[in-house]
Amino acid sequence: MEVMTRPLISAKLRERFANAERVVVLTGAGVSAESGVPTFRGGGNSAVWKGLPFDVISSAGMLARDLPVVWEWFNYRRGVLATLKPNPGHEAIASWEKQFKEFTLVTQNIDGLHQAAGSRNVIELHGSIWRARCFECGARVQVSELKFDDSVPVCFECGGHLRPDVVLFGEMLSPGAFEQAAAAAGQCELCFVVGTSAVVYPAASIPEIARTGGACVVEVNPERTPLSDLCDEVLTGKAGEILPLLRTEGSRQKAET
Ligand code: BV8
Repeated sequence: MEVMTRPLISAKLRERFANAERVVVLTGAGVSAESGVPTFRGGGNSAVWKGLPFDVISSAGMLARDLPVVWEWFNYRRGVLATLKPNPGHEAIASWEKQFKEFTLVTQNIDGLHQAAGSRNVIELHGSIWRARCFECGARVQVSELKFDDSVPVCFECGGHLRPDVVLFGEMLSPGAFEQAAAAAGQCELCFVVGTSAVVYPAASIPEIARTGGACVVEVNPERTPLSDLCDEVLTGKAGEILPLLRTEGSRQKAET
């Protein structure tokens, strides 16, 4: 008996993808999972560092209480990330950048793998693990330029203490990042939500804004999330396996020649 398998990518979605002009992609830790980056499971109470839950060690409170341990935590993660490469999920998204009239990539990830895959205009909602910022003068510096002779690096400009240039729990997002993402979401026709458990706000409100703006919202995730019921299409599976299946005619030709 012939088992009818529903094509993963519906003809309707292929049609929309081929004709869309304004596209937004929101990514979370799941898009980097196939690169070997551990996911967080919703930033919730899973112990991650020295028995501390993720949203405690990565919080404004911890930064105020113990800056050296926060640097230890990010130095450890940077060590893990330094050996990892982007995967076909990152590469597919990077290839989409030039195919749409308006393409906006919004990521919650601080790992820089989208840029490593060739994505240029990435809105890093939660900052980057590869940058540091001065408490006093706000100067930003690439971590690669820092010497960690003692546990907390200092600012070349003013000698103030530096902190990881990431948004910690309880901290506001850097000015403009969310607004830019929300504006693009409010005007897009197609919004992909890739590899996020959609529990951390305000990032998780981006697809909601797109939906309210009339966009078709598509989730790519091996598991259902609080967002799934809001989506027009749910593509159940891994980003690195599903996203390369979506490419417009142009890329198809380019890919085939
Ligand atoms: C703020 C950087 C104003 C640091 C991060 C409204 C309601 C409730 C709470 C709040 C609210 N508004 C604000 C809050 C508080 C808080 C929050 O949202 N808490 C949560 C826990 C409920 N938000 C904040 O604090 C934000 N700031 O609101 O400021 C303010 C100020 C003062 C007081 C109040 C408010 C700042 C949030 C940013 C925190 N920084 N990261 C660091 O990395 O250390 S968040 C961090 O965790 C990530 O960036 C990401 O956002 C989140 C992790 O979520 P995901 O990326 O989705 O990853 P997760 O592991 O959870 O899920 C992975 C998914 O991928 C899974 O679904 C899995 O099935 C899937 N998957 C796995 N493999 C694959 C896959 N998918 C595809 N392919 C695969 N192969």
